[in-house]
Amino acid sequence: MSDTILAVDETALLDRVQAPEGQGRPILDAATRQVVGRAPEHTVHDLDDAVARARAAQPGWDALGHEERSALLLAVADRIEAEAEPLARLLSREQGKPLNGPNARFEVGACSAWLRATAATPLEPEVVVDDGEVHAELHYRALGVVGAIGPWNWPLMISIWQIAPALRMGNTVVVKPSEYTPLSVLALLSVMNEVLPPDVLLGVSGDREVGARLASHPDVDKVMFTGSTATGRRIIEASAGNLARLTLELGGNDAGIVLPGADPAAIAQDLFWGAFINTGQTCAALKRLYVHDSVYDEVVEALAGVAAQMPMGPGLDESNVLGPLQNKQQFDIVAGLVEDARSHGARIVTGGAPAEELGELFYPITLIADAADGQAVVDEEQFGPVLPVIRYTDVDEAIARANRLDHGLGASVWGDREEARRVAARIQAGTVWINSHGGVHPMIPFGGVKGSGYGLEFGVEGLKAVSAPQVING
Ligand code: TXE
Repeated sequence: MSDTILAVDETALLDRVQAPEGQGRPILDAATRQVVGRAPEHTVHDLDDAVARARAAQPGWDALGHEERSALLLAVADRIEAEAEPLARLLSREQGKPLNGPNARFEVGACSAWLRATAATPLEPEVVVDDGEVHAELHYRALGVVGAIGPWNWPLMISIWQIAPALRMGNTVVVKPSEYTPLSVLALLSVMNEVLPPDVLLGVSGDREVGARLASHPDVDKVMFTGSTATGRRIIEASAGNLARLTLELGGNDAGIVLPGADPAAIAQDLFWGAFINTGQTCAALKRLYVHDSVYDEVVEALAGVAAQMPMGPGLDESNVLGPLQNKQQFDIVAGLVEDARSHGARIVTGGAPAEELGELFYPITLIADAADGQAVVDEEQFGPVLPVIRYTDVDEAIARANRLDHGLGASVWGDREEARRVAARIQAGTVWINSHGGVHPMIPFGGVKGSGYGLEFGVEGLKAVSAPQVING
């Protein structure tokens, strides 16, 4: 009974945003491969129109002031909460992630939580010099129009990460969702726009060309991007033309180091979710695990034990906590990396071949033991349910291995806390977690180094990143 009601609600939400019958691009359910809905195919002209509208609306939005904007963001959070179940179901079907576990319901909940935290975070002017002769203050003003370009792995949450601070600081926002997951993002924007004034938040559902236009648009002041390093480079090139400020979150190949003395049974569950949250399709997931020889076999065994208990299948089935790969491109990358590892003598502990019985895009949790640096499955971002586990004997050597790639989003160290903190200080990554991996918090700055991009999101630093600093001197 309740299922029927929820299905109706989700359809109503979908109908608000999808293209009319006979138009648009079909979006397939990642698990069943049935059509979820029709993505509107907006053009570069539509994008130009959206930017013009956002530009026109920006002074009015800015003039509302922090208090009123924050109140509106809180009201938006409440609206999202009221629509949480249909949003989660649409997200689950389009993206593939299950309703349960740290997945679709969790993601929608995070959207409201992030909005509330952002609304509650003050960014006060700073007095930088006050010596009797000079009084100088640093204020933070709105930039103007922010372009938000998103990926398909956490489409709602990452959109909110981009939108919430930008709106809070008085900017208006044009969102270009990934072409793989436009419907859930457009549905989220539609819910938010029940509360927000017109043209403060606009969505344009288009392809890479539309994304490229948003990044290079002369009337866009800031681009927030989460996606691949290759696209990040193109956005940097585009910014030479419009001088847009950039925040670039370009994925990672996060290393974990398990120190001698770590307790395999105690850390196995957190290691598992660190690596396999969202079926591994997470920017700051654990993607290569270096384990000290003294605990290596026990860690591999404990991880395999946890993996065996985690049900995978279609997201709308309440029992599942792992889903399919979101798209065929990513499925092929994952399958190819496992085959390559196998051909190089790595030991497949669990998984290792497509789970065809579950559906076209399902790939089981795959632990690869005796993997080695230099193998593609270690050196390249898998972005899927695969974890290579590498043996080491010397901690200095493990640190050097963790640092040898051009990524630097996250990392983790497992074992004695004090020892782990000393190791963490030597790792080249924007965040190093101790005895956990990948947890984010709306008040803790998040961002990468090296090929993982630049710029910080979340908290006060995140607000500064969508602001124009202005000095008032005198
Ligand atoms: O990313 P793209 P894709 C990694 C993951 C994956 C790979 C490719 O390894 O295999 O990236 O994924 C828009 N100017 N991550 O193809 O191409 C595009 O339309 C402006 C890591 O999804 O970077 C989409 O909205 N925008 C990542 C967005 O950029 C452009 C999460 C991302 O697309 C553009 C997802 C251009 N020239 C994948 N070209 C993470 N950091 O978490 C495309 N776009």
